[in-house]
Amino acid sequence: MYSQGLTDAKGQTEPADLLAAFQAKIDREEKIEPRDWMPMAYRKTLIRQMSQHAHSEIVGQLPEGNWITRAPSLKRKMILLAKVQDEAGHGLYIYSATETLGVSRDQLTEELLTGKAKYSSIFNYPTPSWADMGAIGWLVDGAAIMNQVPLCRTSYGPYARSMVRICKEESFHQRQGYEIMTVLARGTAAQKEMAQRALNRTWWPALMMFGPSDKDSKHSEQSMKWKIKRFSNDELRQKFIDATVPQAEHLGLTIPDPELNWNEETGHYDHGEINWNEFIEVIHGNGPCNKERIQARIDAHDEGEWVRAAAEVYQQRHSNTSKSEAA
Ligand code: FAQ
Repeated sequence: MYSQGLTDAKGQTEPADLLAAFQAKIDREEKIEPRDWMPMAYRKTLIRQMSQHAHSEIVGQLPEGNWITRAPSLKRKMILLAKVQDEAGHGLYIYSATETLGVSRDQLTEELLTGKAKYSSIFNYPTPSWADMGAIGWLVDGAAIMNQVPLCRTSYGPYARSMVRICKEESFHQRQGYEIMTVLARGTAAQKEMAQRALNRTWWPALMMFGPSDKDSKHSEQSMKWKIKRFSNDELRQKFIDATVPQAEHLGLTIPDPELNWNEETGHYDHGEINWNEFIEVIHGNGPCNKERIQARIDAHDEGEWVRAAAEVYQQRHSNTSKSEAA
């Protein structure tokens, strides 16, 4: 029996039997692949989340890139350079995975540069000291791993597969950040103070990376049904807090939340309220560095124009040569 299902963005109805078969496939934990039928809304959700994710990796290079020339030693410089290059690679994998959904990289870039697309709020904060490199690796990559390990099992095959290598690299990033914090926390009083200040700056924005609280998250319910997301925003945030508090204690640093308290009954840390007004301001373009970050991306895009043009000419010549050789 052929019954009516959901209506897609073009006003066309998606057949209920296809929708049911699609959901059944997800429930059986089978991956959805690019050529498989999928509801328009599933495709749209993935393009939104994956492109935001890719943009975050790319914009996320900027706060750390700021310190490459000022790293305190050659070794630190090499490590930071490698990390920032890894982030560029992550962006590329995820852009490529997004392209399998039928959207071009140019279109996604255009949306970022014109402010239509979002990227993670965390990258709109300044990094005034070397200790921020430690705090970013430890907390930002730490939060990213907490969110991305479950994405290795996300229902869309290309996204899940891209996450496997990304998570391995993020795990190295997290350790290098924690190591920077360890050296500073065990150093002079001034170095420890620098580490504490960086923790103070990064803690709350890192918690905001997980997105709005569950009651305000508009996409979570459907994304969890489709197994794009495996845990809710609040669940992942809580896991992150529970894992990170003992790490801060080990460093002898204080998490800037006077309400943070171990709760014997729940087996989790209770924590203070996140400043959601600040989060909303930042994701709507009004954070401390939003304008600077987008301008840096626009400048990089403009400066890279000749590379794209040269690559296109090379490709054309190459395909002409291949055609004449085949003839
Ligand atoms: N920032 O309904 P929900 C990294 C938006 S990678 C900005 O809960 P959803 C590596 C959300 O898009 C970091 N916007 O949304 C690295 C939606 O807006 P829309 C990036 C945010 O998608 C480390 C609205 O709020 N990671 O750090 C944020 O179900 C160091 C409603 O929210 C990923 O992208 C935010 N924090 O859940 C790189 C992971 N949170 O589109 C360099 C993949 C929410 O309706 C250096 N993404 N919004 O206009 C996800 O897991 C999800 O998309 C969430 C949000 C959990 C971020």
